[in-house]
Amino acid sequence: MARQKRVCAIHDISCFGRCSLTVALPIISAVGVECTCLPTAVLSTHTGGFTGYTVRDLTDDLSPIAAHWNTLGLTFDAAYTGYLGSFEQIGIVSAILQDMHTKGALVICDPVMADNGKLYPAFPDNFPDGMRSLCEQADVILPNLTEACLMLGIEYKPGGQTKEYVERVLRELAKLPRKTAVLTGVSFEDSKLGAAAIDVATGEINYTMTERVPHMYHGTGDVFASAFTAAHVAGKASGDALAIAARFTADAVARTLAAGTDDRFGVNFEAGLLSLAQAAAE
Ligand code: PXL
Repeated sequence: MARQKRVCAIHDISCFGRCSLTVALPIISAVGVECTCLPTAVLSTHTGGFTGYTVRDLTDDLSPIAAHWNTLGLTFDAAYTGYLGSFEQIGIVSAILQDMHTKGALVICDPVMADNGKLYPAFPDNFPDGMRSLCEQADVILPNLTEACLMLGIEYKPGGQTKEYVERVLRELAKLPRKTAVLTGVSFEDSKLGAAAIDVATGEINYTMTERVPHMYHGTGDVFASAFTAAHVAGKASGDALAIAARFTADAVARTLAAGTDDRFGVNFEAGLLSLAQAAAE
């Protein structure tokens, strides 16, 4: 049997609400890839729509955890970053990524910080500059349109996107990572939603669209990026991994809409894990 792959997932744990590590860990594990967790913070819930949540910042723990792993000689096939607990963590995570990359890890950054044109409430105005520098260290980045616009200083235009606008954002985004920039939340018609990817080396752009469910659920960006990471590290080329991730996410959203779940509780991705494992293994 081939050597088992190992990913280091660097996100918070929102204990309730299906996002960040509570999504990344099961999704990466489902495809047979080992998922090591570097938690950036522990929250009772995510910050999207809940009030009164608890936050335990783990900024001071990140370097000691990574240093302990180094004494064990651990290496990673990929490092996958998402929600960070503070601005200060960007520099710390940057040093950890640099070390993992030197030892062979593919670096996948989802610059989680904003949606619908707005920064998440926990982050200062200079956060996009910090996330931009992290993306410049990555092989693959997966911002949504809001995050891309904030990092690039481009005007955010919601709804009715044109191909010209999306491709302008993508060409600017392609200046950040080493290999691939993926823009999520792309939509040219009301009935379809998906992602656009640009290959940094060739400038080639590809779209992956699925049917749009007319409802927004929390954590779908994390579900998509985790499924992409899982399928890609399991051996799928990035274009195939994007298609697998889009299908997995759209199915989870459709299932959740049918169940009438509270938007804040995240999506039922669990029922799709078997299909994800099969798609990644085909
Ligand atoms: O899904 C992104 C995310 C992750 N973690 C926390 C969040 C959010 C988005 O709001 O609040 C704590």
